[in-house]
Amino acid sequence: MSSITLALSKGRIFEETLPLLAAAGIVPTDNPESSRKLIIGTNRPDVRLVIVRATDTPTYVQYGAADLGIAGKDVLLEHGGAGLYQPLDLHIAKCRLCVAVQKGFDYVAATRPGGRIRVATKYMNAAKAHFAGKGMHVDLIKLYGSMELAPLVGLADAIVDLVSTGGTLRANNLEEVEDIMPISSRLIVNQASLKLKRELLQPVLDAFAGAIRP
Ligand code: PRT
Ligand code: MG
Repeated sequence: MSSITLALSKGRIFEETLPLLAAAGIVPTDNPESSRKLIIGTNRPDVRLVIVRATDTPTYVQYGAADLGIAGKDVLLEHGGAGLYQPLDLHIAKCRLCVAVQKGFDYVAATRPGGRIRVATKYMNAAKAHFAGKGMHVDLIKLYGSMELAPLVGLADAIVDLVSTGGTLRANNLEEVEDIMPISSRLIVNQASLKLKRELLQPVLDAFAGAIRP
């Protein structure tokens, strides 16, 4: 029997995907927050979930270890999207990618022609494209998390990071100085799976499409 594997990260993406799954008649049998299982069954014997790190979701789908996945646009920009269809913007896990600096740092002066700033980020591709688009030279420093710390300890002048409520920036005496782009999560599909398992996958895609609340 043919079956479907959906790759998800736990946390906000899992939580916000539950209503979409429900619309497709799919109910997980465990909660990844409380269970340590990495493979989670559903009420449907032909549908299972695999719980992966958010940044790894496109990789699982690209290589066909999962047929489907849900990943933030931020993650997809860094992955590059090879081997993936991205048929739906699910409008979940919304936030924005922005540039932030320590309060009082004169970003406008620092970014005038001839200026050069140091920018810490986990989003190297997106940051590179953003500053190149402005014709600016920046030194990018790759971090894997807690970007907000970098300007506070002199590692960088600015950060490129995701912001949703703005609470983390405020708590660390940082302020947003540039909005780069809105971010939401996309459904991603393995290209071979879409051809070989279309009968199984299409109804799930259609149900997700019908359940999107922009
Ligand atoms: O947490 P982990 O290191 O395992 O991985 P991850 O951070 O990549 O995963 P997760 O589950 O935290 O995020 C998954 C996806 O959710 C991301 O790829 C984004 O597309 C999306 N998303 C939506 C966010 C946020 N909102 C968000 N606010 N991802 C991260 N944040 C972080 C942000 O980096 C910052 O540190 O939350 C902090 C800011 O939040 P506010 O509300 O204080 O502004
Ligand atoms: Mg996180």
